[in-house]
Amino acid sequence: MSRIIIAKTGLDGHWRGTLLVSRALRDAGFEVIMLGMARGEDIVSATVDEDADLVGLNVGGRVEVVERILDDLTVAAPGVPVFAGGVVPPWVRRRLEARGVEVFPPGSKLEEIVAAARRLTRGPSPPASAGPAATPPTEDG
Ligand code: B12
Repeated sequence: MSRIIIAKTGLDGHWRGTLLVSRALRDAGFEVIMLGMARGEDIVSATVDEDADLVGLNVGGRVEVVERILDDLTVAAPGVPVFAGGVVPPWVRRRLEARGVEVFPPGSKLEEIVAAARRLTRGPSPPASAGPAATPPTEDG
């Protein structure tokens, strides 16, 4: 199962997007490790410790903080892609995209975000449209 770290990089009170995105990813079959508001070093160490396949950042506050996280991830977890969202002004979006970060501003569809997570991690596949599940869940998991 692909693992995604989700964290907020700023102190602002706009939590709702982070929660909605986390739930959509979880419902799509990803394992979501929700850090909440976190310092850069905690995001980087969680990415390494949890062997994450993708890092999702809700960008708040200064873009320089996010760029430092990207620098540190390049060293500590090379090749782990990053995608982002939140109330991001266009100039910040351009700056992050120049670093290879896909940015989903307010109004982005959750399906687009889930599709990007699938593409960036190459999994999990969407549920089959017909037929029983291969391994149906049991009472005790
Ligand atoms: C609800 C709201 C609040 C709520 C937040 C509730 C909560 N728990 O989230 C409260 C009342 C707390 C709030 C406070 C403030 N707010 Co406010 N708020 C809004 C409002 C009306 C809706 C935001 C929202 O919830 N949208 C729905 C969510 C789902 O959208 P989202 O967070 O953007 O998430 C989407 C994407 O960004 C993306 N995404 C988000 N996170 C992630 C993460 C990853 C990994 C990925 C891939 C994608 C992703 O996916 C989501 C789905 O599309 C907007 C205006 C508007 N109509 O957009 C203003 C708005 C965001 N707020 C604004 C402001 C200025 C403030 C205050 C500073 C106001 C004040 N003077 O006090 C304070 C901040 C307080 C603080 N301590 O930081 C401004 C921001 C301006 C700016 N450019 O920075 C806005 C745009 C209003 C405006 N037009 O001025 N706010």
